[in-house]
Amino acid sequence: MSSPIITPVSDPNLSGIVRLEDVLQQMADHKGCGTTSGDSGKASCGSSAGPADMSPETWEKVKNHPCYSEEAHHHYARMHVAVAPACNIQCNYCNRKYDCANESRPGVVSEKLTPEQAAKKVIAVASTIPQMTVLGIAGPGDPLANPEKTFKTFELISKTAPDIKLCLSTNGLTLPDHVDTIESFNVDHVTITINMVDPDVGAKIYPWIYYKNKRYKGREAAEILSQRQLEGLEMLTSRGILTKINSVMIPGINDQHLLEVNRAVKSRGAFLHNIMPLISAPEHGTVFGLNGQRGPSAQELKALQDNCEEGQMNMMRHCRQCRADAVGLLGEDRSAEFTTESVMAMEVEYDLESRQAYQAVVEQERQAKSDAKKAEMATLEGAESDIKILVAVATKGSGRVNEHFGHATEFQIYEASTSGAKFVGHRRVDLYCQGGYGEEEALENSVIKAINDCTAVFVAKIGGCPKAELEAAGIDAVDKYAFEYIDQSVIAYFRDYLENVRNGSVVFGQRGDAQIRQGAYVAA
Ligand code: CLF
Ligand code: SF4
Repeated sequence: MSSPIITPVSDPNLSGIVRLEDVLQQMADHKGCGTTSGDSGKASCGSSAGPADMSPETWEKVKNHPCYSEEAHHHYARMHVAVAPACNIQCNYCNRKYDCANESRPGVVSEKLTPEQAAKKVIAVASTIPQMTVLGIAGPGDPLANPEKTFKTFELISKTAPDIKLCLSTNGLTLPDHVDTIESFNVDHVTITINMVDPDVGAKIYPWIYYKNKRYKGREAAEILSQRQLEGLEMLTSRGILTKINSVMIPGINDQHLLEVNRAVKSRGAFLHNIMPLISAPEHGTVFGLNGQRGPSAQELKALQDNCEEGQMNMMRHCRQCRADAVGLLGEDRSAEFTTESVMAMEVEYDLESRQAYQAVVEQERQAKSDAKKAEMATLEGAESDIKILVAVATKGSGRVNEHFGHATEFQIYEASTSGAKFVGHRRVDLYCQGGYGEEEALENSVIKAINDCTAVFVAKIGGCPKAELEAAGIDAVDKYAFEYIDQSVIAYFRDYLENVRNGSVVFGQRGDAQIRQGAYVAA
């Protein structure tokens, strides 16, 4: 195993402007010292606490992490830096031409960076996007198969941008070797991709692993991988490091088995479970893509997530399977604004005070949204019904209905019931509006198929033609909540819907299934 190159900053309560060049100079002057594991002072997060029942210390860690808090993902952004090219295992849903499919969907390739380039990019992005609160390393291979680059990057960033949370995603094979280092860098958030706890299932997902200078295949490979993943998980949670589990749902291979995985990770203290759909198409050139392995439908995915949630596990449903150089809010991709060439040409400084001032405004907006939701919920008080409906929402962030129908590249999906509004997923779609024209094919083959299980779609604006076609497909296109808060609007719509069902002007019926997009997403 490798040790960190330089002592990390344990709690650098820096303020004002920090220059990356100064940090690099300090590091160049430093003659090396060992790992300082130290006492992190972190509290144990428990296994499945929600925001309402977690300790204030844990909430402090998750409240502005867009992946660990669904509510935060409307307001706060993350960025990834692609510093980790190598991998030590092979997954049947991965083609090394693309990013690590444990965190990314196939079809996009990231520009690889050195740790110094990555650190400069982080500061450039943080200066442009003050609500960027988390830096994750998620590929394009496995971060812990590239430990020097990964930890050097963390070291640089913890010194120049001390308020940015550090995050890591790994396949777990070498995780137990690096837990001390992870802790010493104050990395509070680690994701492990665990697709199985049964090596017979694992043998269908992983053809080989490379471990301690030896290649293992089949069941033996899966057995070693599983044992290392669970050992790493236990080590992390025993130190209070919030650990999220990603699992790829592969129908016919591990879909039923993921309930057992869910129980296994919950009992070992995982904080959150993120079950993602397999994204698989022949053009991705993966084993699964080439042999026709399908991904789950929207209803299959939701049913499994609901089942796991019934077992009292926190489920993540807002994952966008983002690329290894993703930048921005989940669901938007601003990576093209920050190419290596443009970032290297920038004069960047890290202004912590401006970032904090901006984030204070975000918190005010968050509070106003929460108050509005509570007030709307009060109007549902005493309502009794088993009816649940899904609503698709076009949004570009801030928790508001603020995107035009034709400009939406994804819809957020909310379940409305007498319990309120609950985020249950998202669907990527082809753009309907192409250069000022409505694209009929996109409407029929992409948007309607993606939100076919929804009763309504909320938009900031929509034209007469798509509105009529959506209505013909049984989907109510609603623009009366334009620029309002999403949760409040979903609750208000549901209250009126229930009333209409009661007075007979609307007949409630179950909607059909919907499709999860399999192709690569191309940002508009
Ligand atoms: Fe990145 Fe992953 Fe950290 Fe988030 S992503 S390393 S935990 S900061 Fe988030 Fe992206 Fe899903 Fe990952 S939406 S793919 S879960
Ligand atoms: Fe690909 Fe990631 Fe699996 Fe490695 S861990 S084979 S990069 S999907």
